[in-house]
Amino acid sequence: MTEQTQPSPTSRTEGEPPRYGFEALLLDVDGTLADTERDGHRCAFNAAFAEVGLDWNWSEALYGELLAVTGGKERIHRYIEQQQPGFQAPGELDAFIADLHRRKTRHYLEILGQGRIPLREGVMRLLRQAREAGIRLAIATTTTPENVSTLLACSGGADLEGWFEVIAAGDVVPAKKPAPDIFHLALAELGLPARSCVAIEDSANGVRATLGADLRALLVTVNGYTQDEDFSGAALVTDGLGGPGSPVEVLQGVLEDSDHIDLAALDALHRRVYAADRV
Ligand code: XBP
Ligand code: MG
Repeated sequence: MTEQTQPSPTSRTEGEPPRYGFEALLLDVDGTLADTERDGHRCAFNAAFAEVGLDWNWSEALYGELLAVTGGKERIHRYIEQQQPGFQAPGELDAFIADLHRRKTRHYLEILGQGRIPLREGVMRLLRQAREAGIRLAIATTTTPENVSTLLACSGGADLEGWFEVIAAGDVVPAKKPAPDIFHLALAELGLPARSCVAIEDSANGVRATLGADLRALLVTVNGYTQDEDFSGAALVTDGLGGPGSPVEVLQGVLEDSDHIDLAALDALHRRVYAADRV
């Protein structure tokens, strides 16, 4: 199940009116918190294949196609179906894939441990801002909980995991993104309705999952693998979070009052999305 960690301390005093119109920020992990896919997960899959003597090699281009399938085990399964139809697993296929995925995860944790996958620009800044403003933090991801914990610790610092009240990750739901299940779980753990939250994703699968959970206040920060995907329905699409002196490129929607993503920009996005509901 999800890990309940320490509730984020808030700087708001009792009775003080909320500064922002939303209460929680739900974040995706892979591609959003960090560019983990090309130099992280992809390399870990290839290392696991080599470890068991398979001559499979997922190039950067092929991996970009395979990312259409979320979940590492599901991705291996789809690859075998599509590219290795004659492959005969030694024993039961699902057990073989599960073993291969466990090996892949070990390699991925090693890559993270070498500090090779930094958080994306602006992520720590936004998380700090949210924490100081009393905005609750949650993660909703397809990857495994240990991958999340290790990424946060190795790339963000030992206490970063504790900033997240909810970490909804991996096989804890029946269906992975683009199904909305993991976001429904995170919202349930937060005890909040979707309209009280803002979500940040990086991919079309993530957009379908968030919108499926009615998380309409949705920012997409694209990356090399997702930049050409369809983000219909996302309130705002940018090339990242940017920062002071590092303006973002707006690819879809409107960025008000700022040239980068901060809490005020997310608040304006949230207000715009729900303005129509207020009339
Ligand atoms: C991205 C995914 C994951 C990773 C691989 O997750 O689809 O499957 O690619 O991680 P998200 P695993 O964008 O939702 O964070 O091998 O652990 O699945
Ligand atoms: Mg993602």
